[in-house]
Amino acid sequence: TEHEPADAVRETAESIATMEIRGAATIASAAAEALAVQASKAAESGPTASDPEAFRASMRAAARTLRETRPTAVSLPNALRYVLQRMEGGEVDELRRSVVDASEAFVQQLDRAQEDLGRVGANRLADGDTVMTHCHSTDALACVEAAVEQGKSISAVVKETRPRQQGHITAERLRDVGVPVTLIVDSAARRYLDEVDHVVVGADSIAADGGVINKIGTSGLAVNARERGVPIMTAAQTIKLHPETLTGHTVEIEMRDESEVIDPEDRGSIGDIAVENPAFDVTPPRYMDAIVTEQGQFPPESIVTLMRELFGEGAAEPWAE
Ligand code: RUB
Repeated sequence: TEHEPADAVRETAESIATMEIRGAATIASAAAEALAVQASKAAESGPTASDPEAFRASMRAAARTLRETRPTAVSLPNALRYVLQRMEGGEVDELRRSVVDASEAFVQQLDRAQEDLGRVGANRLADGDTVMTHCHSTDALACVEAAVEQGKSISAVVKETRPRQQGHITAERLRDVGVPVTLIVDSAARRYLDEVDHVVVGADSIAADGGVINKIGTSGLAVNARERGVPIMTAAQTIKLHPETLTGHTVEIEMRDESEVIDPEDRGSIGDIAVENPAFDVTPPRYMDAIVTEQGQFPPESIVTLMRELFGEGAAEPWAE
């Protein structure tokens, strides 16, 4: 149709779906940037270049294409909402300008929030601490990096994070900032908790009850950390707060393909079994010590207050047809 999103939007959507672009914050900024590209393309030629309503429709279509890629990280719809809510103007050129500006402002705020959050989280880490990580979270890394910048000496035990081994990315990043890293398989986590002072994880979504939705295995790690008496924090910018949970909706957990768990070549010899591959799980608030945001740190149970402040007016879906 005339509102088909530009190739750049489809490429970004494809990269998010295949996890070439991954991690909640990175997905959010890529989506905001794709909307800016769409705005420029739509203003260039075709009916969207002359008809403001056609332009708006093409932006909503682009947002829907991006929205449909992965269901769990709320930073994605939050990013789309941020940009589309700021789309305004009577002429296509004004509309274009407003989208491009909003996209840039969003990405800048995201970077700033991560820096601020890093400083808040770093205060929970002491000189000489060893942290345990799960998956690859840029928000969690920001806390460790800020601690290192403050002159604290930090070591890390990094869980590899099956099935996609995002722990390897975390290991590289930490090594790059001079943090000594020990990489372990996920099932070794409890054994190594005795050598750890703090568990630091990220989040894809935070629910109104303080539940933390993050990479599969986070909840088991949290329960084990509590049993071992090791504090655990989640580093999550406010873009990870899930507005719909304020009205009692739950967060959809993405189920990914079985080929990530078992090599299709080995599938045949194993035969008739079920394989399931949930990408995320929910850590109940009672197993999490703190949610660290750019607006300060909170016990999970009180995050709802911040959410009411931020989403007081409710969350519309500006990409609806
Ligand atoms: C990534 C993941 C990360 C959060 C937070 O999952 O669970 O912990 O997204 O990341 P996936 P960030 O690899 O399946 O996308 O702090 O960078 O937003």
